[in-house]
Amino acid sequence: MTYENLLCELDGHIMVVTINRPKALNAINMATMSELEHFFTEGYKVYPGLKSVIITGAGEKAFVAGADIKAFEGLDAKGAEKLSADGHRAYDAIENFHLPVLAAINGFALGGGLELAMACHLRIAADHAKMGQPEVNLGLIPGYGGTQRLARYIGKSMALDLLLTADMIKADEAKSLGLVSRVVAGDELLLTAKSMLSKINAKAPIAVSKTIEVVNAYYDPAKDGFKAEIEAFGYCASTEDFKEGAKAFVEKRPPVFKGQ
Ligand code: DAK
Repeated sequence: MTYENLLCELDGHIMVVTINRPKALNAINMATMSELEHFFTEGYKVYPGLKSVIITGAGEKAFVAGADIKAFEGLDAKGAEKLSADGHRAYDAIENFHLPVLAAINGFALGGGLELAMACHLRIAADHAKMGQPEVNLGLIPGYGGTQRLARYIGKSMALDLLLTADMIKADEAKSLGLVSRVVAGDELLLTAKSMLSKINAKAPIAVSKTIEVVNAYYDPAKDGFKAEIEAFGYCASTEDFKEGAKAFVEKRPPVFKGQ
């Protein structure tokens, strides 16, 4: 796929989606947001062998330094609400994507950038990365799900601390808060991301998708996560992959999953 603001590079079964606006520290403007939504709802379909996705930022300085502040001048309340809803739709498409999506945070992840990382299923960071929600500095609040996802990930007290002070935290602190799961040297970030996803890609694809779906159900007030787990468990138990997994265990060999 060719996009104006995203680079999409397939490496085996892994797609690396790079937010590519380095002169603006990869800040997300409307076109970038709509390209992200397009990739996760339509664009991915042209890659039938796709098993997982990495999102990262171009260059070494920034993952995404926020929404593009310069692009939002002159918006009235209705226009801003629409933009916020557009962002929610795009980030929800990532959170509910059927394949694992990993944010490789290679530098600043601020505002809409941290919100993008939080919409992903997995987050790992380079040791020089910095994260924060500085919207109150601009007279705003996060508009792409940040108030909700940050509190889910790190709890209400720490979320309000970061949201109200607008402080940036370093990668190590983000790890100790549970906001990212791993911190590695900058030059090892993509290798680590690919190695984690290669490991996941070798698991049973339906079980991987159902795991994401059921964990997401916990956070969806319209769903009963426990009920969703019971149903998904039954479904997984009926798959060819489960038969293969159990057979391979008994035969003491690695399983060969077909996603059926
Ligand atoms: N938007 C636009 N341009 C940005 C940018 C951003 N968020 N962040 C950086 N840039 C640009 C800078 O303007 C500069 O461009 P030139 O001046 O060279 O043309 C270039 O990137 C390099 O940045 P710096 O020169 O500032 O680099 P430094 O190393 O000195 O500083 C920094 C790096 C990340 C600390 C600094 O750039 C910075 O503070 N950036 C802004 C961080 C920030 O406040 N981000 C926005 C968070 S609020 C909305 C929905 C959502 C949102 C807004 C509206 N609606 C629905 C209406 C969300 C808002 C946010 O994300």
